[in-house]
Amino acid sequence: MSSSLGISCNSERPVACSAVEILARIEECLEMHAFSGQLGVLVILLSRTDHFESILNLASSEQIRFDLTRRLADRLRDGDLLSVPSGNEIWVALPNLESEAMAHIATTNLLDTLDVPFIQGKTMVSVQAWGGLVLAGRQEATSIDLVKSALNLAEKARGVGRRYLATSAGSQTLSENQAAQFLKKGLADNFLSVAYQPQVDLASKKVVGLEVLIRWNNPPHPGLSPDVVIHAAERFGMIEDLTWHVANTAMREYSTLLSAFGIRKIWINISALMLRNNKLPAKLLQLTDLWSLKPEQIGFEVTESALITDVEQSLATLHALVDMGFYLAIDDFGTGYSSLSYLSRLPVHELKIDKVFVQKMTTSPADRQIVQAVIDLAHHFKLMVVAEGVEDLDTLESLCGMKCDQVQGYVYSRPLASQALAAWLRQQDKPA
Ligand code: G
Ligand code: G
Ligand code: MN
Repeated sequence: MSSSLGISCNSERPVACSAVEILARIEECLEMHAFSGQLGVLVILLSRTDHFESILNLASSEQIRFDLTRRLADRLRDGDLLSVPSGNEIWVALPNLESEAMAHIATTNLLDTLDVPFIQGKTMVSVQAWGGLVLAGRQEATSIDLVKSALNLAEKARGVGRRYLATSAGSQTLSENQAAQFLKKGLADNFLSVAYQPQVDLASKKVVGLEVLIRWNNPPHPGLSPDVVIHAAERFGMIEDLTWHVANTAMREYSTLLSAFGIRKIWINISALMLRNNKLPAKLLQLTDLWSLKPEQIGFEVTESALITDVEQSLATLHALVDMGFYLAIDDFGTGYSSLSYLSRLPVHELKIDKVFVQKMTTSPADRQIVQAVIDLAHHFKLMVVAEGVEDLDTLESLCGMKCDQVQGYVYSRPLASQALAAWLRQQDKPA
């Protein structure tokens, strides 16, 4: 029953365990009467993975299976386990869930990672996935029972065309409302804060911008991944509340504390869903006024994929923002699938090169070429270009040579809370 996919082939640490191991772990959790959190068992059914060899050669299909498992493994928390007992099935054990809502958030998050197609050479492979989620009670069930129920639910989800189906051991169907409540409470109780990451101009070596990144500080579950929070907020209709909270906090802290350092702009991430709201520009302008800031001190980052859905409404919103004087950046540039024609239709000021290319550019000539191509493209359109995820001096030096305008990454600073950032900025201002 153990995995025969060779998925740990080119990784430093194994990403999946065997089916026997995961069943043993589930059993262990069930036996521990006083285990601290709830146990969730998720089965993901995949379409098409057994056809990989007919589209791709063996090495490429192995690589996609590896990438797929890696994507899922990257979203797991410590203590979670993943197993790939067959080509079309994935089992995940989620022990220590703080609440049922967390199980929904984890499931959505894991399924979301599979929505993005896999690229192998010139071939793009999309995988469809369905989930079955079971929350264990503390009675009767064995590990096999739980996996079987989860598998049944996943099959049912596939049959009825739902993304996933869930049930708790008491067979009461869980409501998505609980996840929404969880987020709502987080917003109301101020569990959401923001961190700032400096963007440094390569010519002057000065901090010219700050990217605003959400952070979840709920003491029982600190460090909940921002991706999870954002996906849950999008799915449960709370992305507007969350965005206002982030924008308001960032503008307040920028106007009261951070603008003293001569930083030109803060950059706020805007989810694609927000662009469908034609009241967004006016509301953002009001907020900017409230904190006595000018629109040119605020930029918004949108991903390429945000421009694919509801193109006309999204473009109208972005035009309205830019007409008001706000700045606009395309985030994660290079990973989208849209045509570049939007660059001539959109008043963009800046491209941000996705960190997947930047992180590998000193070791992979292909990634380096992509980075250079984006820099040249940006300059051709008279746009600023920022490299994200710059972690070391070698990469920094290469980017200087490649005429990149700005960099953002751990080489300068991780995202920091406002007070810590102010201390860091003071330090930078000191003469060497
Ligand atoms: O902050 P990293 O630290 O892990 O952020 C993870 C992802 O979450 C990034 O892709 C980032 O763009 C996104 N993100 C962070 N903060 C926000 C936010 O306030 N709104 C939106 N829509 N996305 C955000
Ligand atoms: O997708 P977006 O570009 O908005 O999100 C930026 C994300 O990149 C955040 O999660 C931030 O924490 C992360 N990040 C910023 N700098 C670095 C870096 O140098 N290395 C890595 N691995 N991640 C980084
Ligand atoms: Mn961003």
